Amino acid sequence: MAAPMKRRKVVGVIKESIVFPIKFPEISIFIVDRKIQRIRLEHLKKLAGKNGFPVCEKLDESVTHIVSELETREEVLEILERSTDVNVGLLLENAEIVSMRWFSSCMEEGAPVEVTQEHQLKETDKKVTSLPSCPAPTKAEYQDAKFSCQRRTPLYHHNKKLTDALETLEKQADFLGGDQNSSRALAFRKASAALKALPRPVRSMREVENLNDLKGGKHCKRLIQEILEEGFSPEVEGILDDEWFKTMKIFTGVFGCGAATGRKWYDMKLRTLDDVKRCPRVTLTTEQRYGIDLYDDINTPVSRQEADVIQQIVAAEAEKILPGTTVTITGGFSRGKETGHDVDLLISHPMEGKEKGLLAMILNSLQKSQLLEYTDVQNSSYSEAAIRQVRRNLTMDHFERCFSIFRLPKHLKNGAKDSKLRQHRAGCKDSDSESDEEGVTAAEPQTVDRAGRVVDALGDVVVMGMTKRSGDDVETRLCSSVGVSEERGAREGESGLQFRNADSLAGARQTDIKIPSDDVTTITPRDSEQSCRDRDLDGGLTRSDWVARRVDFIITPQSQYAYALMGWIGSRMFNRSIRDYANKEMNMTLTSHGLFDKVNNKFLLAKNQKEIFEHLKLDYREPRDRNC
Ligand code: 8GT
Ligand code: MN
Repeated sequence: MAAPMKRRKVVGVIKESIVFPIKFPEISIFIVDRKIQRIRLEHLKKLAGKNGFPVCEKLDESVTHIVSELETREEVLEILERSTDVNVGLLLENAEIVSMRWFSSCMEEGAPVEVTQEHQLKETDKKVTSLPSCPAPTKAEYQDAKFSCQRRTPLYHHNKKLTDALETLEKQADFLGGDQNSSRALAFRKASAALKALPRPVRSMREVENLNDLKGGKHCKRLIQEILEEGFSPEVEGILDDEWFKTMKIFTGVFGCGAATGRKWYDMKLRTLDDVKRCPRVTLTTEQRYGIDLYDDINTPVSRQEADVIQQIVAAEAEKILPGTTVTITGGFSRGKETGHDVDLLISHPMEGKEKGLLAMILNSLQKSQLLEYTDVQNSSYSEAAIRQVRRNLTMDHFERCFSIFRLPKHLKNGAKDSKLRQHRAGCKDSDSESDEEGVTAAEPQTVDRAGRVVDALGDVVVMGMTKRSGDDVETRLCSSVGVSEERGAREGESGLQFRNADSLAGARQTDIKIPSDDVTTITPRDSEQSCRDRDLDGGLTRSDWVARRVDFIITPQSQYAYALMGWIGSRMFNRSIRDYANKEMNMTLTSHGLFDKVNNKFLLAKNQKEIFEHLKLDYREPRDRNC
């Protein structure tokens, strides 16, 4: 339990003129409002008051219990540090950070319960805690730059309440669809991006009304004003509570169902997934069938740990097939997010051209291990013409890829202990495949060590699919780990290259990007018939053994790797902004495949992301600062 408080501010909960008597003056609860709707927050405070628990409206040293709905202690600390002038270190001498579970137990008991392990928030895993703690950008650094790629946009920022509200409006506009709403959605997103880059919480309209991305936005301004004055926006609360919006959220959570289909189902008077399943007028696509069947799994956020396990499994398979293959986690995880809606894996090989045919082999091998529930493979549609004439800001690129539903074995969900991975692989091994279970080879399962490095079963450091003895003095980490890209950027240009094929890279530097001539997009037949489920009958993985997670595999040739990496790191808004910048300020076309200089009529090569920024005459932005 927390030490007794030093000063006691006797606060009962006063609501609608009711003052509840305080039964437990030794306790003082502060509820962190993040992730809790205003109405619920009020309800919780009232409940505490009714039960005789003092609740503090303001965080101060009298607080003994900081209750939060957030998942990790670090998230809470981040928020506290930003939202209070009180020294958080001092505060924690008296107070404990506890989960809502503690709060509920107290309310159930009608008395304070002791804080046990189950009430404590999880510690973020090593890699994430070692993230730079995202110091607030200084005013000078912010500069209200015209393009959001020109400013630092950290994941944890000062104006979440405002940006959440703006993003609800953005989502609503996206759901509504059509050109006009799509422009509205972009305006909300731009306003939100502008606020995310501000060096401190907005306290008055004066601080925002002249921001570049807010100047014309009456709606955005009205919303911000409302929240600043009232603490919430009735419009946003209304949207969140609206049946149409709630139903659209459910429907668009179905893999393969976009806003248009969602609207169609709603207009057919369908309101639940059961309604959709039962409706004879609805013909579901294969994707949607999987999407509905596996709805709960797919809508459970993927944790960083799960993403790491999946990466390790894929990297191990890839290494067996083609040593040296690199498998990198990109997307939100590489920008520091602790959860994501999917895992984006960028796959390449140091030797240009070796990546051809790799995807099919990797998928085949995963399929044999019963790890794929659904696959939708798209061939490369890359051509020079396609990327030269690319419409500005087009998200879709032309890489060979597979959108999949991955079966993550439950016993591996909480981290890949080598023995577990080994067991899984042994259990699913092809009877005729070569066994390397005894000897440690490059294909051995890998885990991430305490320093955030990828290590194999013997503790040897593995570099993106390649094994290096830890005695060697090369310090490396998973390039998907957050906060390492600066090092990685440097390594890519220097020591990192020693792991790639020097010839192929030297070649790549001297020549322009080689463009394959085929520009055919083929979508392979959906393999529902070949679904791994069928194999369940053969005594392999059964449905209760795994959880479904969305995994995207993207294959890139090495010459396009840096561009692909930057594109897939995102965020979407960052890409939009940097592509817009390239076009308007540099007269260049930037895509996930390359950078085309329209003035000099040539593609500009880059062996790492820093070089892309240099070509664009932009200051380098770390992935963790691309969260616009
Ligand atoms: P998440 O954490 O919810 O998964 O969010 P995310 O990881 O940031 O978004 P994502 O939808 O998984 O996409 C990852 C990034 O890849 C985005 O920034 C997106 O702009 C970028 N991207 C490309 N090319 C393509 C493409 O062809 N399709 C898709 N869906 N995304 C692409 O660079
Ligand atoms: Mn993603």
